Amino acid sequence: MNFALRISIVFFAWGGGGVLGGGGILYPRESESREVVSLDGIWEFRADYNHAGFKKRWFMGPLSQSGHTEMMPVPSSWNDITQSKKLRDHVGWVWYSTTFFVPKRWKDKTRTWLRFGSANRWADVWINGHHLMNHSGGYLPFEGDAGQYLKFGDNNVVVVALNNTLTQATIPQGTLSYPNDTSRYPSGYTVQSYNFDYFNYAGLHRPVLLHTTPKIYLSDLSIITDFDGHEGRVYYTASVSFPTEWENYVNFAEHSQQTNCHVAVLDASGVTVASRHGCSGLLTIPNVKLWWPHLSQPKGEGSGYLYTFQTTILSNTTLEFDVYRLKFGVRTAKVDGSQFLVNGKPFYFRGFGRHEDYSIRGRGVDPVMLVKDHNLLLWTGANSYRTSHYPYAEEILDLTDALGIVIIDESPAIGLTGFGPDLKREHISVMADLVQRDKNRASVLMWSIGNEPKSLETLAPSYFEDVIKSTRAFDPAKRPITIVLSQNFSKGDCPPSMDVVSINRYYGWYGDTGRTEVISLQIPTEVNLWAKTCHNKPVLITEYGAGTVAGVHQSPSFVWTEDFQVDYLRAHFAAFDHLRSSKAQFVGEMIWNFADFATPQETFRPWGCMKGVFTRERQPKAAAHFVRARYWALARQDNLTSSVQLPNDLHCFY
Ligand code: GCB
Repeated sequence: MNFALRISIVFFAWGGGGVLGGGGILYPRESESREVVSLDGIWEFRADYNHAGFKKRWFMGPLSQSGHTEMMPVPSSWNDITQSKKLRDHVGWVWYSTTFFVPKRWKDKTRTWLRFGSANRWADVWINGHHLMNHSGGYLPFEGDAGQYLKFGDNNVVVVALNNTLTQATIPQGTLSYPNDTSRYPSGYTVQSYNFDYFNYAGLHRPVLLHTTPKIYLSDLSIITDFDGHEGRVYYTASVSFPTEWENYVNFAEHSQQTNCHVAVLDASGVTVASRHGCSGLLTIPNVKLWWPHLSQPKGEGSGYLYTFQTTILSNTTLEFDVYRLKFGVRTAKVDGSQFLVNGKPFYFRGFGRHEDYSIRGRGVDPVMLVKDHNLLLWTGANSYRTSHYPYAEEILDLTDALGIVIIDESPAIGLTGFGPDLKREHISVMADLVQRDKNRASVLMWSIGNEPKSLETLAPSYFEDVIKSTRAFDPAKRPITIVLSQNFSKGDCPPSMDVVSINRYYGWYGDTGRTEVISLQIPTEVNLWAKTCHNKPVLITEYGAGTVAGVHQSPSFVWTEDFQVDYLRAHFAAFDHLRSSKAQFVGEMIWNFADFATPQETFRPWGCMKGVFTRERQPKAAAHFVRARYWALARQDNLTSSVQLPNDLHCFY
């Protein structure tokens, strides 16, 4: 295990006004030393159609003081909440504000952080009229130490200005055009276009939390797990931060050396199974219970078993500064030759591509939809999905960790083109933040650098080599890395550092439309070519699917009908079975898509992307039942310990 043991006492130099989105962005969890208050609810909102907000200093107070406001739920996208078409399609600035109370007891003993789970896509944040931070991104968390601007024991105002504009320098990329023919377009008309086919929802999509840490606190934690026989191994590094003021103390070094960590591993029932002192090192767990993917567990065991890693920051006189608890699973994930191994056993991905997409809420995280979606995933017998095409909410990964659903964690880099140095810098920085956020996640078993780049452009290969190498360096656990490719087969297309070849293919849909008979030939031909060129690396089909309008039938089947979707899947299943029996390096099938989702307005879709096996309301199309029968059958075939109990209503199929 190549893991640098280091004493991790670190110094953060941002007092107030700093923004933390890279190093150290632990999810806020309550403990003896930490409090978390949600600012979610109905905020004030105004679209800034005339670019007036900065000039008129809307950031100085609640928006209701500077004009008319709308009610806006947080978390949610703003696009589908009102009856205004202009707002739904707005490109540019929007403003949010809310007021919140901060208890007096937080004043001197703690740091008070304001944290956004995500804000799509550029955000400026003010507290009580003071600029606290800005952030570029859209799918990852950021936070700032708000202490110096807060009024303790009083009401406070937070104002956020968001801008959803995409350019060639943003990830994902977009293009702005300004048609200047005033006989055909109103003057000042702006058109945003982008090279991806999901609706570019924007807003405060994830929880906004106010949380406290002590002044001396755990700012980061990295855990790597392994096992040998029945013994689990947990290699860890904890980083401790000290108050900025201490920097000038003569005896700072002495003080910091007197700070220590106590770490303990608790099993699922809360019993301590390992513990030690030290801010980095190794803990061993006797009779370890491994984290298994859903339906891969040995007989008598469950999937998704989670331990708790409890870190306590102490002074040497045993005064307790901070306590933080993190759930984690003991498991390994690696590519060995042409196989993808989880806990040393070959793993076959049975899954979906998904979207964070729901009616009305857009991309806003919503516990109702989360639980429904994951219940449906379990119902289908799937064991995995890809967070296509951006990192999903942390609340979602809490579920996948606990359920044993394997995640391919994708960056927002979709359809990239150009591959210049600025874009590469931005891409590497997004990968750093993504790995930083998800590095301890049991369910995250592979990183996807991006989806469907223009990989045949001259600069693409060296660009991707650099992004892959950086990502590997960021991840202490060295998870496998993939890029999801769509361009035609070419020798240049296989970046040598990529661990798994992921391909999106739509035979019988975008090519040879309706001709399901070509699929059994075209899929194996394609997979074999990639496997050969990519030195027998594992090959995974990350997308294949057919647009299907729920309730529309025709026999013999015809495109867009439920009957066609079933026929299309049937042809693929036959091709996959052929590959599974003849090619060890074929490691999985993921249907596009789990559910129908919103897209920009397009003439080639009746409404949105309708390739879901569930409708957008999460009702099954005929294909959902068909997929379910297959996925449970595969689960039984692939789990040789016969621990897979078929659901009662599936028995008639076998
Ligand atoms: C793809 C993309 C996905 C689209 C899909 C489609 O290759 O990766 O984002 O939604 O095709 O339906 O066209």
